[in-house]
Order: sequence, then C-alpha cells, then structure tokens
Amino acid sequence: MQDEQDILRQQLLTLQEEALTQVAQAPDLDALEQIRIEYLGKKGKLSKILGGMGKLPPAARPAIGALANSFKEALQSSLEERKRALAEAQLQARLEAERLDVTMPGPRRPLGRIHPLQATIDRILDILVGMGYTVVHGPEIETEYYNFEALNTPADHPARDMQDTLYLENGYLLRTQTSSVQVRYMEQHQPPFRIVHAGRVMRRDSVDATHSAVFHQVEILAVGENLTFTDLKGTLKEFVRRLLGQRETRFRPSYFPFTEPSAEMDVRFGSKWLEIFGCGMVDPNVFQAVGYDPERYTGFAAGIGVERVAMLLHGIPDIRLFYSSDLRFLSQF
Ligand code: 2NL
Repeated sequence: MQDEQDILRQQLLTLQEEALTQVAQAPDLDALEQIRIEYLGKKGKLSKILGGMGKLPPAARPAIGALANSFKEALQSSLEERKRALAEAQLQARLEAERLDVTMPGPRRPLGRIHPLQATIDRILDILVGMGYTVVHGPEIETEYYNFEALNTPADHPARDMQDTLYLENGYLLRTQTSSVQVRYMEQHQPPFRIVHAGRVMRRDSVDATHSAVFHQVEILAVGENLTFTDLKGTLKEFVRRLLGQRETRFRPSYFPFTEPSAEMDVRFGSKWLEIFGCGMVDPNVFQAVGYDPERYTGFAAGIGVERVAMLLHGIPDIRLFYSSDLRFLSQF
C-alpha cells in the first residue's frame, strides 16, 4: 500500500512539473485556457489521477489530498500570473503599434487659387479703379429693354436675331453684353461719373477655339459735360500702358448701335495688331432713353473681352481651356 501511495505522489509531482512548464511556455490566453482544461477540468489529468485514490487506505488519503490541493493551487496561481504577463505584453504591443506621433505634419491639402479669368478681371478692375472708375453690378438675366432698346438697338436690328441671343421662355433673355448694367446705373444716377462693370455675357454661338457661348466683358462708361473722343483715346491708351506696358496703339473706325462715332482700338504685339477694345462716344439716343439731356452731356464707353486679354497675357491657344476645370491647366496660374 505504501507503493500505491508513492506512485500517486510521484504522478502528482510529475504532473505539476509538466503543467508548470507548459504554462511557462504558453504563447497566448487561449493556450492558457487549454492548459487549465487539460489539467484541472472535470475530465482532466488531475481528476484521472485522483480517481486512483479509492485504492488507498483511508489513512493515506489526506496526505495525497493535500498534495493534490497544493498542485491545484500552484497551477492556478501560475495560470493567473502567466495570464497577467501575457495581457501586459499584449497591451504593450498594442500601445507600441498604435503609437501616435502628434508632431508629424498633417496630410497636405492642395491650395486652391484664383481662376485665370478672375485674375484677369481683378487686374483690369484694379487699373480702372486706380483711374477713378467705380465698380458697379447688375443682373445677367435681362429684359429686351435694357439689353437692346435703351441701347439704340431696335427690334429689327440684326443683333436681336434669334441666331445671336438666348431668349428665355418668360420674355426675358440672357444678356448679350454688359451695357445693360450701364443703362440701369444711368437710370438711377446723375452725371458726372465714371463706372466699370465686369461680368458674364451669353451668346447663341457655336463653340470653337476662339468662341464660347459664355464669355466675359469689362465695360467702362464715363459721362460728363465736356467729354470728347480725345478723353476716350487718352483713357484707353493709359489703360493699355498700365496693363501691357508702353505699346503702340491705333484706332480704326467701326460701328456699334449705341455709340457714334464708334471705333476699335488695336495694340501692337510684335509684327501684329491685335484688336483690344470696341469703343465710342455714347449715342444721343441712349442718353434720351435714360432721361439725360443730350445737348448737355457727352460720354464715352468701351468694352474689352476678358478671355482675349487672358489668352494674350498667358499665350493660351484655346478659349475652351478656361471652362474645362482641367487642373493641369488651372494649376499653372
Ligand atoms: C464691344 C465693346 C462696347 C460700349 C461697349 C456702351 C454702353 C452704353 C452706351 C454706349 Cl450705356 N456704349 N458700351 C460701347 C462700345 C463698345 O463694347 O465690342 N461691344 C459689342
């Protein structure tokens, strides 16, 4: 019987050694749980060994029972300790992996910039404000009166053809020129004044490299008691000098319904003359329409195409590039 007890004692000590070694080597929490079940579970190795206790004399049982308990406690506390160590290692690994360097630079966002057409408008307006002009505003949807009639363009004039103007269903139209804003200003103000308006105009046009259905104009209007064609020429020459530097210019006779006389101003670029401004002295019929006395007041007006100027300034070959939203184009400015 002493033999039987020795065998059990030996088995328990071996089992303890084996179990503690496994705990020490367990790689993770799952493995620890497997070890617990393998040794301390209902059908585990400890239960199996204790099943042999029945063969022991009752007097020998307490000693073996105590040994079994101490094995159980030793294994449980080593499981706990290993569990804590593994959890701690896991946390450290996670903290290391998720470490955040708050001094790292953030993701760079691309900077937006001013569209080349707006930049051109801004430059033109800056110059004109510097020459005493006041910036005014007005609607893009207009009536036939402000876009045509008040500008000495009667109903049978070719410019009023369906071919050229975008008419809306309600009798309104999309303005074909910025002059409508000047008419509205004159209705509300008395001379003398110098005003400038910049904005979109719309035409019923086929689009190609030099034509767009939507384009931009800057238009000036000066009205006073003794303004002459010489004032117009001096103003436009000074404007061109400020925009493009000292350059040769020339005036050619032209025709607009709302000016008399009318002219185009060209600027010399190398061997070429490029048309920059349409201009003229305000037709007395326009003054009549807004209630000014044509015997008392004279005025001059001029319009410039923004796309044309921008293409000239930057060597842009195709007007459609301005409306393409192509960042390869836009990011160059
Ligand atoms: C162009 C160039 C121009 C005007 C605009 C104007 C405005 C009033 C009275 C008289 Cl209120 N004229 N503006 C004059 C000449 C040319 O713009 O090529 N336009 C078709």
